[in-house]
Amino acid sequence: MIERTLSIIKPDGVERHLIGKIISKFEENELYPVRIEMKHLTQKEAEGFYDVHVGKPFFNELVSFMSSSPVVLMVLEGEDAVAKNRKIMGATNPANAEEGTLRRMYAKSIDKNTVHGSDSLENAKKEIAYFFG
Ligand code: IDP
Ligand code: MG
Repeated sequence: MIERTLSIIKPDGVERHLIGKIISKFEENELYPVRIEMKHLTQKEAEGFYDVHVGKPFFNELVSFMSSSPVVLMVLEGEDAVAKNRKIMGATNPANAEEGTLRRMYAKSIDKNTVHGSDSLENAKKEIAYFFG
């Protein structure tokens, strides 16, 4: 099924000039951006986006990192976009991410792990609506 999912290139990816490489990887895998916006999130926007993680030990650090400098917000479209994007990203902790995944290639740590991707079709719809209306 053709789906849409939300992808974010996190501050560490933007700062290290990886936008082009990351988008190329998606395009090579037939995930195509249909919306793109570069944005410096406010603390409130980051908190709202990650509200499922409120109360977790890493929440404050996550919100402060995600609002520390600009990110790239993207809607990706393609066959099985949600699962495919998660596969291309690799595991949350880059130490556990498979060879060839974005996090294995680029992420330095579990907290600065370069990309976000929606984890279900339901959350993809919510996350796309959150940023793109
Ligand atoms: P995901 O990004 O692979 O979906 P989630 O469990 O949804 O992973 O966590 C959201 C984000 O929170 C992660 O991408 C990572 O940046 C951060 N995070 C998750 N677990 C930890 C942790 O144990 N320590 C520090 N940061 C974490
Ligand atoms: Mg998640």
